[in-house]
Amino acid sequence: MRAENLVWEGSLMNRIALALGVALAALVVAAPIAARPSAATATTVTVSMKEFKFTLSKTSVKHGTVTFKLVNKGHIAHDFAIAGKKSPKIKPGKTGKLTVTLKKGKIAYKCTLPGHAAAGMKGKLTVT
Ligand SMILES: [Cu+2]
Repeated sequence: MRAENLVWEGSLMNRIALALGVALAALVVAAPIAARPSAATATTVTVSMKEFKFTLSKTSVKHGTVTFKLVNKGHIAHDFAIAGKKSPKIKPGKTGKLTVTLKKGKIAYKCTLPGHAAAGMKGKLTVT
């Protein structure tokens, strides 16, 4: 084998090694992106309403988007207010929905109908 051939073969091997290296590097870079979980999962809390008490299906939720599914099991209308947002009035036997974005903390909620919060329709939700 002539020296020229050795040089040429050597450079070809280098190029293959380089190409493999680039491909591997691309995989290493791409892997964490693929492994990253998709957007935060939405949380749903069922809120049972009656005179004069709220019962929440969860007392603690993760921060982010939280949907409150409102179920009025009482005999008069109620609403649900949290983090500056308020649901429409929910009539007895009816359901409603309120979606809010919550930050970490102890977040107060209440019914805004006159006298209802004072009578017991209020509480705090732990947001982690
Ligand atoms: Cu109420």
